[in-house]
Amino acid sequence: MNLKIGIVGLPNVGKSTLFNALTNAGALAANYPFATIEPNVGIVPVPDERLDVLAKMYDTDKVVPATVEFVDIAGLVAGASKGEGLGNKFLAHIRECQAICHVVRAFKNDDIVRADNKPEDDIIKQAKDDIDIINLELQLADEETRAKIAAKRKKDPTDEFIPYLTDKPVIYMFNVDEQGLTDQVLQNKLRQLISANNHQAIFVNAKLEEEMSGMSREERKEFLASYGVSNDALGELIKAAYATLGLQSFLTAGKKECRAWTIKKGSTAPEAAGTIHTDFERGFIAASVCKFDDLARLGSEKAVREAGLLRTEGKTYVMQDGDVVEFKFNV
Ligand SMILES: Nc1nc2c(ncn2[C@@H]2O[C@H](COP(=O)(O)OP(=O)(O)OP(=O)(O)O)[C@@H](O)[C@H]2O)c(=O)[nH]1
Ligand SMILES: [Mg+2]
Repeated sequence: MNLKIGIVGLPNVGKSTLFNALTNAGALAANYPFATIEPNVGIVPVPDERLDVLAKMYDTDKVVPATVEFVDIAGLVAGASKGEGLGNKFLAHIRECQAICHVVRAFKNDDIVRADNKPEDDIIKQAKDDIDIINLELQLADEETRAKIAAKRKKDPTDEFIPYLTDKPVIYMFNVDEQGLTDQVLQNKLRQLISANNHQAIFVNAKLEEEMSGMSREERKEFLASYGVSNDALGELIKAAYATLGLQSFLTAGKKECRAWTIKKGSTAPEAAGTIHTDFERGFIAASVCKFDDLARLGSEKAVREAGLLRTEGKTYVMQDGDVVEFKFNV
């Protein structure tokens, strides 16, 4: 199961800067609109401190986190559906994503030109207008798709699944400056711009995140603390995507490998086994399960077993977030 998130927004709002911070991939971020032409794709590990605990406990050779794929595309402008700017053909890369990360400029810096060439004067009003432009372009792109499909259906009326852009959950990333990171008044006003749709808002300073991209988790914490920030925006983005898509992780642990796997909430034990290997699902016999918290608290699998907290579960067991599992199967 691979979670894929597409990054959209106007040109020069900091999409590639954020993408770089996320993927450390060094995609071109530059101070001119349309710096990105071809889409950049990057794989990002899902931060999961539980894996570190397990790796230590099992003296593991290899740690494999769950991953999220990010797609960074060219900026959209008003009229993109009619070919303005670079047009809207890059949205095709977003169609196969499960969620959208909509980056909105909310920082003041006259050196970084806005897509409409207007000076930065009213951050809230301009953010609202910018959001409306992008959402309208997403709608228009969907209408184009709808029309294309209607035309095709006349010849071939198969009922295919159409991944409309406007059906996807959106996580708004407001790219704020240093002061904006701790400015609750500004953040509440920005949050209100999107509250009508019940979407999630995250506040990030893409530039700072990029500066932090080579740092360890501890160094990041310290660096952010020096700006009065305690939350990890990139981690929040991934968590928000997991939550809106109803995803969770289960863990496998051993000397050879400790690993996190992504599954849908409500998945049964055989379905979870199937994410590891289809043979595991087909030949599923039972799952030996304990809670990560019990394992971390008691310190070893042996102690968990002795405390009676290692369970054997069958085919109908519904997996819980943080289950540490070993599957028994027969092929
Ligand atoms: N001051 C400030 N500048 C930023 C911030 N984020 C990005 N920038 C700068 O804004 C410029 C544009 O950033 P990009 O990340 O290339 O923007 P983009 O949204 O990918 O733009 P296109 O690819 O052209 O659509 C770069 O010079 C960045 O360094 C920020 O949070 N604060
Ligand atoms: Mg870019």
